[in-house]
Amino acid sequence: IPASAAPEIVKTTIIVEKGKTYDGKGKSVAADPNTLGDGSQKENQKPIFRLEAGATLKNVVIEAPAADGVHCYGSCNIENVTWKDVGEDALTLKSSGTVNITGGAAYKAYDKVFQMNASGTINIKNFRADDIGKLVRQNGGTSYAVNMNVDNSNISNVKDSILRTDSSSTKGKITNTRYSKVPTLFKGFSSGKTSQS
Ligand code: DGU
Ligand code: CA
Ligand code: CA
Ligand code: CA
Repeated sequence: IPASAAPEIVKTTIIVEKGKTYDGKGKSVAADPNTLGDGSQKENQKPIFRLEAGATLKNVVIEAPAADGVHCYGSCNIENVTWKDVGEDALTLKSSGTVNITGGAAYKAYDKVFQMNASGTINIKNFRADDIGKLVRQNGGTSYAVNMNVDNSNISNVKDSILRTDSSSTKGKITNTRYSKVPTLFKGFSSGKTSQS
């Protein structure tokens, strides 16, 4: 394993246009705390990456400070992206779509990792998460439907729950996943809306 280089400091949000792919080829990035945000729990920080509908982000390591992480405006694909120290949160769905997270990891999320601020689906596969509050949170008090799916992942040291919603129409499914120190898998779901195997 090569010694990791100092992260590239991102001063203005990197935009990945509709349908395009940003391949970091393993590089590390971090936010400029003066322009994007310091990665604390303060709201309204800016993202390091903004993905437009159908965009892909892959092979990137996001280091501290991570500000507001990644914003997806519609469907997005996230492949082999590691958040070494999640900022305010790691990724937010800002308008309806499907978020596919494949591989990668998230560490040190004081509260949320994936924040769903619009209806849609999140598919998390082959993911590692450790020292987090929640893995997926549908924006508090909202009633739109979100499908949350976690497969073949490894999740440890969770303060609150893996999947959390306040919506009676949201569904959660967890398959083939290992846990250690996880108090609750599903929080706030209506009966019959969750499954685990
Ligand atoms: O309702 O919308 O925490 O996207 C309050 C706000 C809050 C969001 C969310 C986020 O829920 O800012 O980070
Ligand atoms: Ca927040
Ligand atoms: Ca953190
Ligand atoms: Ca946020």
